[in-house]
Amino acid sequence: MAVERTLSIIKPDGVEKNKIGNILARFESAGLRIAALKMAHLSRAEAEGFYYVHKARPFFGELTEFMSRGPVVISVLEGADAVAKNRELMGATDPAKAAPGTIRKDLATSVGENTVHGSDSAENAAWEIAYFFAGSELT
Ligand code: DAT
Ligand code: MG
Repeated sequence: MAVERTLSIIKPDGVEKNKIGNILARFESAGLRIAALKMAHLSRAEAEGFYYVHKARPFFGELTEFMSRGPVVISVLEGADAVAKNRELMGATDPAKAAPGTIRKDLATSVGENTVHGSDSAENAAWEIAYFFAGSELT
């Protein structure tokens, strides 16, 4: 198993519902170490830059408006197979299709407001981590 890093975001709906501790505890309980952590309120432009791969999708406007609606919690999770492990903890993109016990099944309300982001590959994780964190912020 490869020790990896992945980027997690607790989206504005998760922060609004006071679920920061609940979600971070799931990561730690699953053996993922929090290697970097910060809270931020993204501008629309920062949200658009982060999700630029989805810019042609019909939901891009809705997604970036939502992501800049309020504060988010951005973290770097580290551990064996961290990318896949985090995706497993998150559950499917659509909360209605997410497995029982996952973050999205337990806490999210819709595909548009699905509470958490997680990198989908180690390569994308490296790009996403660099988007939000300076090297000196990674422990
Ligand atoms: P994931 O967040 O599971 O990696 P994704 O990368 O396909 O999913 O999409 C990024 C985000 O875009 C997703 O978390 C929520 C939003 N999104 C995806 N599909 C959507 C849809 N059909 N309607 C509204 N928002 C959508
Ligand atoms: Mg994705």
